[in-house]
Amino acid sequence: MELTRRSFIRTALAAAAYAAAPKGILPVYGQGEAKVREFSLSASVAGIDLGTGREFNAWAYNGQVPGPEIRAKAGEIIRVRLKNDLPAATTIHWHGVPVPNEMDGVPGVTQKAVQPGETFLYEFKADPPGSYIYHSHVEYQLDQGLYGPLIIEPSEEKEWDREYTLTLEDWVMKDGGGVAATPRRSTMGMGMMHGRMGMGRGFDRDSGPLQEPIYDAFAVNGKIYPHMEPLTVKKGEKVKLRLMNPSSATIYDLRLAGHSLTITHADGRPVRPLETDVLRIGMGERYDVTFTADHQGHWLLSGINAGYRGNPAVQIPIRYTGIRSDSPAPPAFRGPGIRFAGYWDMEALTPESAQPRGEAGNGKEPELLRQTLSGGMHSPYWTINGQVYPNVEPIRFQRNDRVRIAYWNRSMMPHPMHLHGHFFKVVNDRLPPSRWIEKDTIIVNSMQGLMIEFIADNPGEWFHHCHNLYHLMAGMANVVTIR
Ligand SMILES: [Cu+2]
Repeated sequence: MELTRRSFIRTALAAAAYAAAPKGILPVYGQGEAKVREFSLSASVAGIDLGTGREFNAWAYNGQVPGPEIRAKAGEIIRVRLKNDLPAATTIHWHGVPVPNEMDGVPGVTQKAVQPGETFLYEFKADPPGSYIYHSHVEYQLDQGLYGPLIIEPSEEKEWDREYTLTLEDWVMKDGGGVAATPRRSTMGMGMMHGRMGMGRGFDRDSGPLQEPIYDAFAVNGKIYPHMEPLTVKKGEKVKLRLMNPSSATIYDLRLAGHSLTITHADGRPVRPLETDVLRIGMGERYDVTFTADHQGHWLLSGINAGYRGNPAVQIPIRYTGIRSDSPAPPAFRGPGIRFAGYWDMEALTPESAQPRGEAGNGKEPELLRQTLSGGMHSPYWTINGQVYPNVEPIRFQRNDRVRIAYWNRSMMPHPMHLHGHFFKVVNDRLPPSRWIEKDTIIVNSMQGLMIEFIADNPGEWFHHCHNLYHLMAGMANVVTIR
């Protein structure tokens, strides 16, 4: 067999993958049928410009923010070679994709962090179709620019004419991004509160978690309005927007001027088409929406910061071809009759193939796990059941157990909770189970209780945490082990 340079590289890559891949996830090469899509991502410090002309050093994939779009068709194999050119260790997490545990990218839980100069080969099946986010799961790197969109296209014909992916980003335009000039939350006095005055950790001013930054810019696809080209649509087209929120600490209420939006997917999972005016999107959440371009003009899609009502945050213009206007019309967020889509307004539209398998639930009643979310007031830490990661009790389930998690948020902040490796159903006993939508990230509002349910069918150690990066880094995480 003649070994061309190309096939040599392929073989070398495959060998590297073999070496990098832990036991149990190698059948890919034996399958032969599935097409492999290969991507290379280099994580490095890179000068970026969000359109304002003011350059600063972010941490970026391939020198750009967001990182390049990774796109594959359902059923294909996605293979990503990560080269770490950062001055710190890193990983990549494939947010929302139920990957094999060894590919999940959580340092100290599913893999050793990739050290500076090292490479790591990630490989997983592109399944199921949907809109996802990839991002670093090390320290504060998500808020320094290490994220990008990941799209798995359905195998069926597209039912839309034009498609845009929009990542909504909160920024601190200083070297280092979100962590620049952000002080640590003091742990002074903590010991006193707990009667441990003078005892070891907890007193060092430098050991506390970072405070949530005050963001000075909000970008869409790495550009701040108005320093961006308008999206183009043609009259009569059906336009699909893949809305993704990789922001570290900002929840947006989104509205498109001049049009209503039809939600078709929540976190990549299909829902019965639901028309709305305003859509709330938390950190880590994704919504696919469509709109019909039936209102000629130049319009703004705006997202106001849901935590500070009224302040416009992300903005992007959408202009019909042939329209010359330079000033897009903004949407209104106040007024009578504005429709707001909540989780309970949506209804699952799950294909038969995605239904749980026969043995699901192990023939038992669901296991109930109570998770009380707390912190923030007099403490630099955020907690689940009073515990600060990594000092948390292990949570264990048997494979195929039916699990319910009952969240109770007794803090003053919303927490977008994310479970790795699984989709869950959002349980509402006032609604028939057929209406329970599937998600992988859900906002638990202040003083709210919420229940989710899932089949623990993906074995491994799965990170479970708040997707406010500053809450995660202040302890709001634990690990669900499925054996
Ligand atoms: Cu939180």
